[in-house]
Amino acid sequence: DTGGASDTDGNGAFGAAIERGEDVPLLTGSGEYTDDISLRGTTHLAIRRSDHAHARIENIDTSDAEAMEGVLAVFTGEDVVESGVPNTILTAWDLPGLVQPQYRMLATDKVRHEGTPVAAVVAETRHAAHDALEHIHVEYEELEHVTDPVDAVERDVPPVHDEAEDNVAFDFELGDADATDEAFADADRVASVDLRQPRLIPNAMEPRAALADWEEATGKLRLWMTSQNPHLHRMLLSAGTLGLPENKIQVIAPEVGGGFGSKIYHYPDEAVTAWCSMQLGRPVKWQATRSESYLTDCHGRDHVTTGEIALDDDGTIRGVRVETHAGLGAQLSQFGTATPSYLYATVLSGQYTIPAIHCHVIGAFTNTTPVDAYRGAGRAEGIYVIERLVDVAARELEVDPAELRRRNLVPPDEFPYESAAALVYDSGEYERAMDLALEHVDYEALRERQRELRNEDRYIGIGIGSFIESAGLSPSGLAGDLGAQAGGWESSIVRFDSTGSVTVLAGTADQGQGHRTTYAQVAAEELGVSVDDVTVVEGDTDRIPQGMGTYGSRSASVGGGSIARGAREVREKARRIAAHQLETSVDDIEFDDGEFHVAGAPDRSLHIQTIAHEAYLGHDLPEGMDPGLEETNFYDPENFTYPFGTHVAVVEVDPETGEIEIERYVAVDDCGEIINPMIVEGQVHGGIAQGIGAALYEGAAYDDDGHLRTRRMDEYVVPHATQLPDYETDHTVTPSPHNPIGVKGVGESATIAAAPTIVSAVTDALEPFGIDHLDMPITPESVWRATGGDN
Ligand code: MCN
Repeated sequence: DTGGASDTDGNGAFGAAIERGEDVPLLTGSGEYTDDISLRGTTHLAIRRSDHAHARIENIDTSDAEAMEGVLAVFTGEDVVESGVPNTILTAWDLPGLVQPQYRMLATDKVRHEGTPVAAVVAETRHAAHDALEHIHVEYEELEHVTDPVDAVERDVPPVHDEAEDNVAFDFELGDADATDEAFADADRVASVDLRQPRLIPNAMEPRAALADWEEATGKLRLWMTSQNPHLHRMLLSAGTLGLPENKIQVIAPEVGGGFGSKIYHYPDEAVTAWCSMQLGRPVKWQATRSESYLTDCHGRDHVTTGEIALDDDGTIRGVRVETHAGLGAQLSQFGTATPSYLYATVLSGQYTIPAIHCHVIGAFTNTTPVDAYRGAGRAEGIYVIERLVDVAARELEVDPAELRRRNLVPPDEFPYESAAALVYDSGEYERAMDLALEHVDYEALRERQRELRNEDRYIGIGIGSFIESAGLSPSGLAGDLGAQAGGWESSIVRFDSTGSVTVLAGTADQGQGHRTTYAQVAAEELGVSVDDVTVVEGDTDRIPQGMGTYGSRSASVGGGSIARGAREVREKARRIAAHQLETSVDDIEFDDGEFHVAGAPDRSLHIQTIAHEAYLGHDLPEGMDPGLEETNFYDPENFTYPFGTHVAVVEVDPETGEIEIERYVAVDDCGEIINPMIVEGQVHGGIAQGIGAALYEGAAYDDDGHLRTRRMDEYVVPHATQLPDYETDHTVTPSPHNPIGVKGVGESATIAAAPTIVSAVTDALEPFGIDHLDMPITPESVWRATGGDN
C-alpha cells in the first residue's frame, strides 16, 4: 500500500489545506517557551566566554564575582573536572581517520574560538548573573589563530588541536577517482568554477535556552530546552556528559521558536545548565542573548571549492570532479563531520545522469564557531556546486542552460536511479517539473525580452535551479555504515482513549513546521476520525519513550510514516473487534470513513470510536485479545526520500549601482504526496527566503583578530519581507514508492534551490560583462566591482 495518502477510502483529512491548529496559542501569546517556564526557586546562569580566538588560559580569578550580591556560585572548567562527571561533548558521526579532540563543557587549558565557555555564574536573578560576568578575571596567553579553512591546512599556522598538527580533522573521498580522470581525459570540453560558500548564521526567532531541575531525592534530572531532538539530547547528555542513565533524564522541548538545524546539537551550554543544577540542588535557567547565539549556535556552510565538469560537444555530461576545504570550526559538532562529507558529496549528481563523479573533502579545524548542519545541510552546498557547474558549462558550450539541463536529466523510466555518487534515487519526473517552472515564466519569450533589453543597456537575468534532496537519512543500517551514532528510524504511539479521541505521541520535535496539524491529518485519514479528534504530542522523553527528532526533512516521511503504520495496526485491531461483535469474519468487514460494516450489509456497522470504548471496557473482545486500543510503532525506512524540483528567478541588475531586483520567483517543488498544501507552501516560502538570504545578503565574517565581525542583527543581514519577492509556487506529485504514505520531505528543498537559482539569475544578467560566477552573498558592491564600476 504505497503511493497514496491512505489505503482506506479516506475522509479527505490527508491532503486538505487546513489551518494550523498550533497557531492560536502561538499568536495569542499562550504558547509556552522554555524561558516562560518558572519553577519555585529558579536561579539564573550566565556564561563567561572567551574574547580571544585562540589563547591559553593562564588563570581565572572568580573571587570578585563570587562576592557580588545575588551570586550563588561561580564555576570554572576545573570545578567540572573535579565533580567527576564524564564531561564530554560527544560527536555523533564518525568518519574513517577522524581526529576527535577533547571537547569539555567548560574550557580548562585553551580557548579555541571566540565564545568558548570558560566560566559559569549562577545567581538569584538573570541581571545579577550577567553583571557578575565582567568581574571574572581571566588571564590569557594569546596564540596565533586561523579562521579560513584553506589557510588552516595550507599555511604554516599553529594547530587548533595538538592532535591534528595540520588542522585536518578528516580527509574524505567519495566516488571513483580513476574513472573520473578517464572521463575527463575522454571528454571534449571541461569547464570549472572556483567558489566559496560563506558561513551562515542560523537565525531562529527564539535563541537557545535551558531550564534544569535536579531532584536530589530521586536522582532525576528534568531539562526543558530548545531542542529539535529531545531523545538525542537525552542520549548525548546521559553517559558521555553527565554520567546519568537515560531513565534518570527527562528532556522536554516545549514550544520551540525555530531551529533551522541549530537546535539539533549537543552544546556545552545546556549541559552546563544541567550540571549547575546538580551542584546547587536548585533549578537553573539559561537563556542565550542574541549575540551569544551568533557566537555559539553552530554556523552553516563555510566551503571553499574547486569544481570541474567534463562534457562532450553535444552537451552530454561525462564527469564531475570536486575538491572542497570545509571549515569545521574549533570543535566537532554532532553532525559537523557528516554534513560536508556524506550529505554533500552524495548529491553532486543532482538531477543528472553523470557516469563518473569524484569528490575530495578536507575537513579543517579553524579558530571559529563550530560548523554543522544548517537548513539544506550538505545538500545545499552540493547542489550549489553542480548547478553552478552546469551553468558555467552551458556558457562554455554556448547552449541554453535549460537545454543543457534537459539533455542530462535522469529520465523517469530510470528510477530507482543509482547515481555515481552512491545514492539510489527513489522516484522523479525531473523534466515535467522543469517544464512547468519554465512555462510559468514563458521562458522563450523571456529570453527574447532579455535580448531586446540588452540593446537598451538593461540587464535582466534568468536563473534556473534544479535540485534533488536526500531527505530523512535512513535506513539505520546504512546510516551506521556511514558512521552515524544514531538511527534513521522514527517512533510513535497511536492511542484511542475510551471516549473515541486519539492521541498521537511522536518522537520528532516541531520548531514551527506544523506537525500538530499534519500528523493529526495522517492519523485522522487512517482512522476515519475528524482531525479535531486527534491530539498530537511531541517533545517529552517521559511521555514519548523513543525518537530521533526533527532534522533532515524527515518528519513527514519517517515520523508520518510511523504514525500511518501505527494507525493501521490500531485500525486492524479495531477491525477484529468489529468482526467479533458483528458476528462475522474479519475478511467480511469493510472500513469506510471510520465505520466498520459487514460487506453487503451497510446497516450492520460499528464506528471505530465506539469500538475504542469497547476496547477499554474489555467486556466483549475476541478470544485471547488484550484490552486497549493503542500501538507503538518503530519505522525504519528502506531508503531516503528524494524531493526535487526546479526554481526559476528573473532578476534585473543595474551595473551602474550594482542593485539587484528580483522581478519574479517561481518555485516548482515535488515532495511526493502532500499532507497539507498550505503548510508545504509555507515551508517553500520560508526556504526560499533563506536561500535568497544566502545568495544576496548573509555571510558571517571574522576580522583579523579572529573576532566575529557579524555579531548582531544589524551586522549580519537577514532579508526583510520588503527585500523578498512575491513567490509563485506550483508543484508536481511523484510519490515516494517506498514510503507508506508516499510523501517526501519539503522542509529544506526551497533553501537548497533558491541560492543557486538567484546566483544563476544574477550571473546570467551579467553575461555581457563576461561574468560567469560571483560568490555569495552577491551584494551591490560585488556586482559594481565585477562590472568595472570601481575602475
Ligand atoms: N509536509 C507535508 N507534505 C509533505 C511533506 C511535508 O504536508 N509531502 C509537512 C510536514 O508534515 C511538516 C512540514 O511539511 O509539517 C515539514 O515537513 P518535513 O519536510 O518532513 O520537515 P521536518 O518536519 O522534518 O522539519 C525539518 C525541516 C528542516 S531540516 C529545517 S532546517 C527547517 C524546516 O524543516 N527548519 C524550520 N522548516 C522549518 N520551519 C520552521 N517554521 N522553523 C524551522 O526551524
